[in-house]
Amino acid sequence: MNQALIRARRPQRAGRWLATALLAGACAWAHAQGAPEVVASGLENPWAVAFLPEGRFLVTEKPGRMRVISVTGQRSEPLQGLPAVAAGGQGGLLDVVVDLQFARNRTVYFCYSEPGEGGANSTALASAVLSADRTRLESVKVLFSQKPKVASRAHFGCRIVEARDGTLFMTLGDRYSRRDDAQKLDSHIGKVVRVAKDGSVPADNPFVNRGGALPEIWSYGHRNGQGATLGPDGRLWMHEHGAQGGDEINIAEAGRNYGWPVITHGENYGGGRIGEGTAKAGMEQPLKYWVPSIAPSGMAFLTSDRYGPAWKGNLFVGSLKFGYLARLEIRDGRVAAEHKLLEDGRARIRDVRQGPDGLLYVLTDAQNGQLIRLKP
Ligand SMILES: [Ca+2]
Repeated sequence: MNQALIRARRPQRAGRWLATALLAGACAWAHAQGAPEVVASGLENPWAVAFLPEGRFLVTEKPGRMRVISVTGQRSEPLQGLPAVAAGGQGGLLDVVVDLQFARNRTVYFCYSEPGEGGANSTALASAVLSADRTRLESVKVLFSQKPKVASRAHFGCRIVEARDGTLFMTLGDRYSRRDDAQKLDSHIGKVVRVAKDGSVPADNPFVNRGGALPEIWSYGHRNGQGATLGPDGRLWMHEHGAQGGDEINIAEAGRNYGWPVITHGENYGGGRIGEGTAKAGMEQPLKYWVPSIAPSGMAFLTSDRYGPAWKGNLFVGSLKFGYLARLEIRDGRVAAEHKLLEDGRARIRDVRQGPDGLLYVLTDAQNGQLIRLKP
């Protein structure tokens, strides 16, 4: 290249440098978006957050408490009226959601590890009416109880999602020790179930007319789903923990088999193949899988405009293991890109939800757990 040409290109280079600098500045500014703002602290292993119409929050703590958090972050005394909870290991009081008509009926749904005989337990779903003064749960009714009960402290699943038709989905884990049952339709182990708000079985559930199958089952072959949300498409988006590697995102469709433990992209802890490989006819492939595992918990679509167009429609997933919040770009129903938020926090992310204000809220899983709001 001759000198004249180099000189001629210099202004262009300077222009490029300026563009790069401006872009870097814009990135630094953009970095402030999603910065954490602590709403409340001092929560013991909080598991789920829901939003009350007056701007307060409902939070579960895994040891077996539910509290109201005020707009200024004050924790209430534990609400009265909870049923007995088998707290220990991964079990305890887990998810809570408010009815879409809460402003009218004050109804909440929650799930927990329900104690049985001889140290056995399983995941149960209950409804209750939150008292007008927000101090107690009334008219508590168990809507569903996973069968069989197993003496295990692991893999309770337990995310609740209200579908557009008013039915309730719940994820159920394989109890760690019963993974082969995830393929069996005569058990609730390793399933997603769907029930009506009165606990009855919807007539259009996929296995209601199949002999030997439990009618609450919606989908099967799941390992342990600790994140689920209704997609903008009205379908049930969920993720599940793999073993060593192989955490997955799926859209759980009626009657479908998600493969565990016959197919998986993970392996046994310490190595060793599980099942038959990574794919099989009649079994669904995940939309995305993580190797190594991030240990996902919590899941939410951002539908608001509060964080600008780049984030709108993104799917957010917490990582327990690496302590970050995954921001996933969804294109054509697929996960097109993954970005990481809250990476410097080094806190296990247990839940993520979009509030009625359109902002994202996150719970950190710790002895001194926090409710955090992401800056728009
Ligand atoms: Ca699978």
